Amino acid sequence: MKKGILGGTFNPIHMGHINAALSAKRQLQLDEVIIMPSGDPPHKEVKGSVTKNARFEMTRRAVEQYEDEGLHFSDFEYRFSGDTYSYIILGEFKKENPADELWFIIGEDSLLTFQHWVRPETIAKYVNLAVLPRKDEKTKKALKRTDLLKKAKEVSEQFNTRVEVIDSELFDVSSSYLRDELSKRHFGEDFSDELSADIPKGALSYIKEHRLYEDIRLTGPKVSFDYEEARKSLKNRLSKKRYQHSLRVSDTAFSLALRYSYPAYTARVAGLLHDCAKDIPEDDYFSIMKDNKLEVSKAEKRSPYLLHAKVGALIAKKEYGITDPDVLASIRTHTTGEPDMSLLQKIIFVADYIEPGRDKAMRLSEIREMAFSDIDLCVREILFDTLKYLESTKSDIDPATRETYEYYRREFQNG
Ligand code: DGI
Ligand code: FE
Ligand code: FE
Repeated sequence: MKKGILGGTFNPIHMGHINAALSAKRQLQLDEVIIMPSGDPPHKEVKGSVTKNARFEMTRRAVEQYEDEGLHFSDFEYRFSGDTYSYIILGEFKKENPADELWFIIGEDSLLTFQHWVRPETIAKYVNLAVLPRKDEKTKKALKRTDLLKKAKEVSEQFNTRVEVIDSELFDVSSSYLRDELSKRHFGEDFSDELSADIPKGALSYIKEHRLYEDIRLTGPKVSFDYEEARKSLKNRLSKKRYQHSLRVSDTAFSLALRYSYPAYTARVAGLLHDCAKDIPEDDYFSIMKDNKLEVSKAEKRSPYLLHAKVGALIAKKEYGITDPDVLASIRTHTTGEPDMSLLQKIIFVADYIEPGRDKAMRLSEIREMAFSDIDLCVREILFDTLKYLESTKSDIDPATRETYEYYRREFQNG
């Protein structure tokens, strides 16, 4: 088989990578191109606050869509720990694929510096090189095609391997431009339309869900928010028990956010505030709902404490200056949930249930484990147990709780 290998940090992966892989495949008549995200490369820092796991997952989801066109995702390099120099990775890959003709896809810039890579002669033993020209309008540095072909020939002769220049130009988009664009977008703003031409669908939805690339300094609420100040204010407005519960939910949300690559500070704030309306008189719930022209449902009339979630979101906005719609939604839905929740909504829903001070619910240790292994299944199971509990106590069940359970049962059937 003839296989192409396209490595990179894919931070983030974009249509330039996909087009490069498809062009190389077409021109060199490769059977497939393997997209292989790197671990953390030794010679260059990975920019942005995105973890190796997140780069891996986002790339996997992006490539999924191009399976039929012969692009395949591989965790081959990712699995290596320690030094991941190309000569080592390609050597190991060749060992596992001894009969294959391998083409290593590199950019024009990499061809120019190929001599200075670590052990280029070793690399050349394992693979041929497929070179993607730089787009020349933007950079004066791009070589003229004749010069590039000359350079390719030079490298080919020096290292005794085939070097082919790909006809199509690199798609005019760069990861650093996209990181920049993504870092300007915050707080659940929908950017899918603007960037959908540049970023493959699977990757874009993953970026959105996990709010990757948000400026780390701004991942809290937009209006300057002082965690310590809010903590003190909650200490005054909540009972001691409720206040301590809020701190534990905050910490638990923080841990879950780290686990699922969500901006951790944002989750910490949402956790802190989620029950901010808990200890106000029920009459106030109704008047606050009315002031905000919000309808009180039948279930809420019968069990007014349910309203602490919706009213909590209103108070978080008005009194604590929270503008982040994702934070507000996570407070609003923390008691009943809602179908198709955002990652933060799920984090808060789960954190509230599993925080270390809880000890009454059944199956807690199982549910705690699930929280860190599969958050969707965990949401489903929490709802299952909650409904069972509510039925056993003959409580009035909010249709939202049932709808949420039905949604997660339907969508997440395995496990
Ligand atoms: O505010 P917390 O006690 O920290 O936690 P929470 O806001 O999740 O509220 C938990 C309670 O809410 C728990 O006893 C179950 C109850 N609950 C959840 N869904 C429903 C519900 N109660 C009623 N009546 N109906 C529901 O649909
Ligand atoms: Fe609550
Ligand atoms: Fe709570």
